[in-house]
Amino acid sequence: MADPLICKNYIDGHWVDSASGRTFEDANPADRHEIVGVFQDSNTEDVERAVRAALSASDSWRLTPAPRRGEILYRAGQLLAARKEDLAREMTREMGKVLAEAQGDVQEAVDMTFYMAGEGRRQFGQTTPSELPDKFCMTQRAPLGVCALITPWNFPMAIPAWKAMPALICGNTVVMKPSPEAPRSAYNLVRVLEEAGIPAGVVNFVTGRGPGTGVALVNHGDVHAVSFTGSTATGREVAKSCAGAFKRLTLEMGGKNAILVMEDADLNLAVEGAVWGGFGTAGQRCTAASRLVVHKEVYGAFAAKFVERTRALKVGSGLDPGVEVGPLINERQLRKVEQYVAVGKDEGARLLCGGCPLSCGDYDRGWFFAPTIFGDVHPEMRIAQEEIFGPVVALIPCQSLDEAIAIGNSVSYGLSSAIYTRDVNKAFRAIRDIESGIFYVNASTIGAETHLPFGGVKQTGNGHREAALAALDFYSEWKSIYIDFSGKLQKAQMDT
Ligand code: UN1
Repeated sequence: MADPLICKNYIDGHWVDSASGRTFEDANPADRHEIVGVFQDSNTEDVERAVRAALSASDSWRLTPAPRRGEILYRAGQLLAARKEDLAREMTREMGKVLAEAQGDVQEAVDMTFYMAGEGRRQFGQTTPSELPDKFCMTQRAPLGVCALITPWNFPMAIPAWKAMPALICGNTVVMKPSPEAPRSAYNLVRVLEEAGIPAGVVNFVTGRGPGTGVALVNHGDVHAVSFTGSTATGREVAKSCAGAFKRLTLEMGGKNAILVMEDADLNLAVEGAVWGGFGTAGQRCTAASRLVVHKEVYGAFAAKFVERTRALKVGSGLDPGVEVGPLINERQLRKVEQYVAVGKDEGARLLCGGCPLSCGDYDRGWFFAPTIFGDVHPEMRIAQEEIFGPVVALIPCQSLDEAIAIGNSVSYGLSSAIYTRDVNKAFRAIRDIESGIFYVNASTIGAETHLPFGGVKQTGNGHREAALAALDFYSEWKSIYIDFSGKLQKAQMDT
């Protein structure tokens, strides 16, 4: 694949400049002087063109047999898999996560693409007896129309794939609008789909720096469904915009995920899980383990091991071998994390390690922050309640499983949680009583697989799930079909 620096919008099968001719730059967060791509700064006119293209392609795509749609996705999956290394390198350069994690992100896109390609031959409905003689009943899935896919920067290829692949296999056309912080990976995904033979207008791609592009897209009268992943504050605005037109909407928003570490846990395993969950992707995951609720009997030992392991983490450019934690996405995020550290100190939490940006030598070029642990955190402190989206973990002592669960549930979010214990009874009670959409036993809060539903309760989501078969339910409507072959008028509920 060639490697153009200027990345255009993709509308109706053509790579085009923004209507205004304006562009913006996507910089490497590990080296802010390096420009990874120049992208189109779109406005309402670009959105209008993209939605119009998606609408006109709707009928022919809807009428393309789903197994044929699946073949295109299958080819796209093969191309992604073959180019995984290059795609991952570009991802690390554009958003900072370490190369192994970027490879995982591309792999997640591959998995979702193959999975949904297979669903082209498996869009099963139900057949069921009628209450009347000589009458046949069945259901089938129908597409929604044009779907707007608004995606974040932290999983810049996986999440666009989570949304696009189920939408496409169900027969919808899409307009993708990636975060301006990391549009390159979504752009690469669209190029692969083009090469795989996706027809013109079925997939459209517009980038924009300000919120205007997304707002125009969400508000557009010909957009039938919106899928949004991002902050709870923006999600609330998206929900308001969709409410008036009763648009179908899926929201994946914030998290404040907890790992419960019980007194009988394998502490070394729990420490590994805490490090991976807390500092993987520099804590910039919706599923990050930002709270560790630790039983008082093992609190001291756990904290000591966790701090020791965290202090040894190598922070740097995600392309450098041996680096375990990359930079934050931008200066704004760095300042936000810095502010939360100040808040934690003011609230009386004990800073056990980290707590400041890293700025000497090579660190000067990027947005690096030392992996940070606060001890003796009270569950009601802001650092234990609010999503920080950075490498900051709060250690919260607890007295019992019941208290651990209560603390786990004491936040307004509910995406992922985990428990480390060797006691099956404790594990099952936590599985039952924790309020979250995803739960792990003896594993960290991150690492969701594509064939299980992904999403959260409370202010994390709005009741939908991504991935798995649940995604097909979002991107299609059920149609119930009754076929009367009695040759006479039969009235349900009245002819018995
Ligand atoms: C996200 O953080 O927005 O389970 C998605 C995980 C990944 C997906 C995270 N598979 O952490």
